[in-house]
Amino acid sequence: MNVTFRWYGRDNDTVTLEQIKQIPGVKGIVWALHQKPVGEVWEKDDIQEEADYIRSFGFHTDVVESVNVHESIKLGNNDRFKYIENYKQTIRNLAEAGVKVICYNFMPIFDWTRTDMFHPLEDGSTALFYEKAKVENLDPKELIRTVAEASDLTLPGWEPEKMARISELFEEYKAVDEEQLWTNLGIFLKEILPVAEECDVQMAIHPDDPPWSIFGLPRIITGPESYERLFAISDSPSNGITMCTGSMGANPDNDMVQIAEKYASHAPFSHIRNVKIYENGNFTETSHYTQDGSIDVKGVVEALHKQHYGGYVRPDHGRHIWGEQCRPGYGLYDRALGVMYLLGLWDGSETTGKGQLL
Ligand code: DNO
Repeated sequence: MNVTFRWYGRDNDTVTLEQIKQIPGVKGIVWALHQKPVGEVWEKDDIQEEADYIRSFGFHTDVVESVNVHESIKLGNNDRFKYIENYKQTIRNLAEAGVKVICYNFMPIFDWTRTDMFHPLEDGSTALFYEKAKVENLDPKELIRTVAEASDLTLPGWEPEKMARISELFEEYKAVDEEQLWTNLGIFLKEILPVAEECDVQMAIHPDDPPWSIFGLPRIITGPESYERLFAISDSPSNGITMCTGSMGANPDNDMVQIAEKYASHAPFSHIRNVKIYENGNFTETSHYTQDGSIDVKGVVEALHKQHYGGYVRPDHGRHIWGEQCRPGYGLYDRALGVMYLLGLWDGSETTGKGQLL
């Protein structure tokens, strides 16, 4: 496992690379050109400049999260091929700068969705929270307001340009059901995978978060059946997944240990975090610690270890602890604790695996 840490850039994050450098075991930074409007080509110079800066701290820049997919591609609009060509060029440019894995998702309009970014936990910290009934009865515009008010920084997947077109987008998505979305994903993948393969880049689709339909919009990367269908589209080695325990695992039917056992070889990249799921379908994010939530994080890391997992792993969202003011879910402290927990589980497995005494 190659431990990484997500960082939003010099002007866009409360955390610095100097700080990340002091977390033991972190080898690489998961990055992106967050200021680029979705659909535009990421130019070589911009990529190089950011990669050089990150590398100057001794980190690798192998993983980009995310190159977002333009809504026209997901909708299957006529202008999609222009955006697909741009996407291919971005893959080529990133590959030239040494990038090996590109994370993306295929969620209509909304990326990850929560109803409260600072939900109080019993220990006095706060964390991201999803209230199912609220989403079922909410006007999407209200949700956009909640997200916008949660941070002065633009949150990934919630770009203001897209949010401004929300009514129009909802109208357009009326014509897109799950089947149509699969078709549109297939067309996208058939176009880009040969380029990715040629460039030795692995594409890693992120599951829908949460893994069910919201606001009547289709969502298709929701569980193991989705993976079977994804791999049936193409058996290219570039057709990979981002295994995300907290996203896919928010549906208790998805057994993340089994998923890690079965799909780790298709996952060049993994996000590991915990969520506590309530009977009514609500969930709150928690610390990474297995006992704090509903996901068997220990089992997942052990499953990865058993397979000698060499993929990139990052701790995912953390709580907001010790008074830290940060991007929702992306503070320094709790994610750093997450790294230490994941490394502890990994090293613990090593010792047990080899039957050594300390
Ligand atoms: C939120 C993240 C998502 C994720 C994208 C992947 O914090 O988990 O924004 O990066 O969905 O494409």
